[in-house]
Amino acid sequence: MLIIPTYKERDNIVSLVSRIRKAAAREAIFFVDDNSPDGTADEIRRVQQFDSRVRLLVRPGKLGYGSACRQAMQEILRDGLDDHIIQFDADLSHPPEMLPRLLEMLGEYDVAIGSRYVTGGGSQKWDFRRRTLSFGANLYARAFTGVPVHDMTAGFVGYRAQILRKLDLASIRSEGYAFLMEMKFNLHRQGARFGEFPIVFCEREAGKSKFSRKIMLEGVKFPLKALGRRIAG
Ligand SMILES: Nc1nc2c(ncn2[C@@H]2O[C@H](COP(=O)(O)OP(=O)(O)OP(=O)(O)O)[C@@H](O)[C@H]2O)c(=O)[nH]1
Ligand SMILES: [Mg+2]
Repeated sequence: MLIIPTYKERDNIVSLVSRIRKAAAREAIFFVDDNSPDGTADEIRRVQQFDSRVRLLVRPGKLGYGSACRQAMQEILRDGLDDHIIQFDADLSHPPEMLPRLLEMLGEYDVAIGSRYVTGGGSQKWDFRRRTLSFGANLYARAFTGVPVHDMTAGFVGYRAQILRKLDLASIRSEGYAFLMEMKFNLHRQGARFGEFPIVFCEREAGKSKFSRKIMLEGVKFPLKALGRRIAG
């Protein structure tokens, strides 16, 4: 089952679902919309009329990306809805065409990651500055957390339900990039085996980024916190 958090993504929904359906016809989709003022939830409800495998949870307000992923994970695990969970962004930055590859990899690994930083991966339409920043941030995150993953801030990630059950999801409080790193860090501590496959990350065409200073600071702080936890054992 795919988890797709949405905030003001109305113009991406139709092409998103149609590309997912071409790649993974039977994969269920769980949208978590934070009451987007642009009518994203109504657009998802329209899609639900002809696709019974689309589920929608609307929350009262903008509670954050990490919290949306967490809540959906908790519901899927609680109700035993699927044996695997995939995180996916609504802005088409992650190629839906790589879903079969991810599913295949979950046959072999506990966690499968669509990575920009393995051979064949990359980022489209990113300038030198953003590329360097992201690559450097990943080196820093990898060194401090000790997690053997090249793309620590990857948001296109598949997990076996079985490995997620080992985590105390309620204790994971971070939101943006930090959430993505904290998940990988905690899974590594539980002995998860990670597989990475290359993806070319594509800059969003419709809608606006929700990236903020607060999310960036949280992302800078997490590897330090992780190092502290490693030292403390
Ligand atoms: N439910 C929910 N979804 C969110 C929230 N913030 C972001 N999202 C969604 O999470 C996904 C990733 O957010 P983006 O805005 O693309 O953030 P980003 O990928 O860091 O930034 P860009 O790709 O540069 O725009 C998208 O599907 C967003 O719609 C939130 O507070 N609540
Ligand atoms: Mg994005």
